[in-house]
Amino acid sequence: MQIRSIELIEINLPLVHFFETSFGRTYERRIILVRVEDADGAEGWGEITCGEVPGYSEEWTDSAWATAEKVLAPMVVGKSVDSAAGIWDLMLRARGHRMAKSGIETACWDLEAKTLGVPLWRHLGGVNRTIECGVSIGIQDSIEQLIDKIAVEAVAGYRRIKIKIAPHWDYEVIKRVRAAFPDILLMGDANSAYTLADIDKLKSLDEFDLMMLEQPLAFDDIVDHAKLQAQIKTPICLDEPVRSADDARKAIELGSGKIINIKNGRVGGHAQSKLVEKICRENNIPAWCGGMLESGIGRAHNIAISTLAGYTMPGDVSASKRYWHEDIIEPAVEVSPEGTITASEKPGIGFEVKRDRIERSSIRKVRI
Ligand code: OSB
Ligand code: MG
Repeated sequence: MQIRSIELIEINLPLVHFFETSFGRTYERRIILVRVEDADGAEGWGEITCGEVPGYSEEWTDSAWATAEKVLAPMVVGKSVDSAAGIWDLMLRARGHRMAKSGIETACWDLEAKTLGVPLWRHLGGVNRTIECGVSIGIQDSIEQLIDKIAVEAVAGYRRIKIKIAPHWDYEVIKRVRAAFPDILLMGDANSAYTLADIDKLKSLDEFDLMMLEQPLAFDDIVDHAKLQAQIKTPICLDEPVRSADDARKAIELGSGKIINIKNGRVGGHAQSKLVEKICRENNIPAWCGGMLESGIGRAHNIAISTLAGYTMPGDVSASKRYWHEDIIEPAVEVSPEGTITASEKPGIGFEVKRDRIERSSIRKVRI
């Protein structure tokens, strides 16, 4: 495979509903799309999934744009590799910036699968064509609003509900939610809003039979999480600090958590996700696919990777209409009444990219 050019396109897309986490509220996404082209003019699409501010990780739209344009794309354009799995190695001399790398790398996987005429999910080694879906619901203005939103998603069929939590939005909120929905699979995601000083509060959440507690402690920590896990019953799920297969191995060895959320962007693309998935599978650690409020392109990549055997729990992979009035792919991602998505048998990501929709929302472009 030889990449002849890489195009970066920033699009701005307003969310249907704001999304609030412990690090802030987002109304509009600034998304960087990546379009790669080979010498024959075949194309592949990827998405850089960083946020608008360095709140989830240090990467954000402007840092990812500069890094992709000035550093990463020049490492890839014009180079020959045996397969998309080798794209990661071309970018090895650049440390970090895994979301920027992932945008480029996943686009190359789409291109390769299209060239071979196979669906991306099969090309990645997927085995479960139908995946289980959950939703992630942000912090709301009131508990009533949150309960209304959960009711909508539960009726839609989603297999598990994740709510964002923070010190001002935890015990009382979960208590009310549990009372309203005694039987749903429920979990909380703190996005690093606590420290070990909050141990009593975190212990008190054990009474709600949460499926898991995602990333309670620091974004870069796996040591304190091990101390916390030893003292609470609720399984801890790690998100932010697991950036590689080695991180996953170390966290498992330390007992920092019992479940791992795998995000293509956070780990650096499909090849890295596959390595993390393998570590999880070999150690009987359940894994699931996380989300970053992706447009249809990132969402399609999430569907594809979720079909791998190690992704054993419902992911944050949900319908386009929860995020966008009009998605940038066709058809939009839909979830069945059973709370599942069935991956397409079409080549590559399996969705048409709506160029006109992208043009209408594009802010800047560059071709390397
Ligand atoms: O921690 O999983 C997270 C969104 C942005 C940044 C971090 C996270 C999230 C989500 C949303 O939880 C998942 C989604 O619906 O895409
Ligand atoms: Mg998370």
